[in-house]
Amino acid sequence: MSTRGWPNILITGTPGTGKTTHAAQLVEALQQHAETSSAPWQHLNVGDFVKEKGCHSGWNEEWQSWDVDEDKLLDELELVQGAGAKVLDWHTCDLFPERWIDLVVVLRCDHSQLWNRLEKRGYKLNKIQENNDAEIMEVVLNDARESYAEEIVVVLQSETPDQMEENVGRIIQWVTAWRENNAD
Ligand code: DAT
Repeated sequence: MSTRGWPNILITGTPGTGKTTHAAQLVEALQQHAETSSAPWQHLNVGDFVKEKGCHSGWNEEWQSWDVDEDKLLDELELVQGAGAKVLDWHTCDLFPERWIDLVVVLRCDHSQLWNRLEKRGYKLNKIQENNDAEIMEVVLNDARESYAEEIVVVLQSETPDQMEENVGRIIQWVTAWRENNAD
């Protein structure tokens, strides 16, 4: 039994695999689905949260990203995760304590498609290359498997809109089953 009335879901994967798009669609679908609509679902884009709460030590010009202050980020997230019904969206997954997370979704994408997505996003070549290599080496997937119990890690392909819709449907099914098993 969980102490939360609703689960926290982490959507992770290499940048460009579709985390933010999935999280937004999932939250919208959860808000509309009869069995899940009573919960205050919230999409928590951890990158935006880092910026909003100042959980960083400055902008890293080379990598075009914030240098995250992990202790501060954990302190700020601790304040919001307890209520449940959060869909967290971030490209790393080994930072969060296991007790916060009920389901880890690792999105995967063919690396040449990923390269195109990151190029379109205007990433610099070193950042495209690094992320592409990470996807090929399954870095995020390996981190997820090392950080969480096997039974809560789900790997989903994210290359087409149909797959995205199917993924959202699967996660909703999982949430309703979780609720049946954990509700008071
Ligand atoms: P992330 O949050 O992982 O960085 P995103 O959600 O911003 O990724 O998606 C990156 C781009 O890829 C965006 O233009 C949407 C597109 N995309 C992601 N998943 C997709 C899918 N399953 N089918 C089609 N396009 C997808």
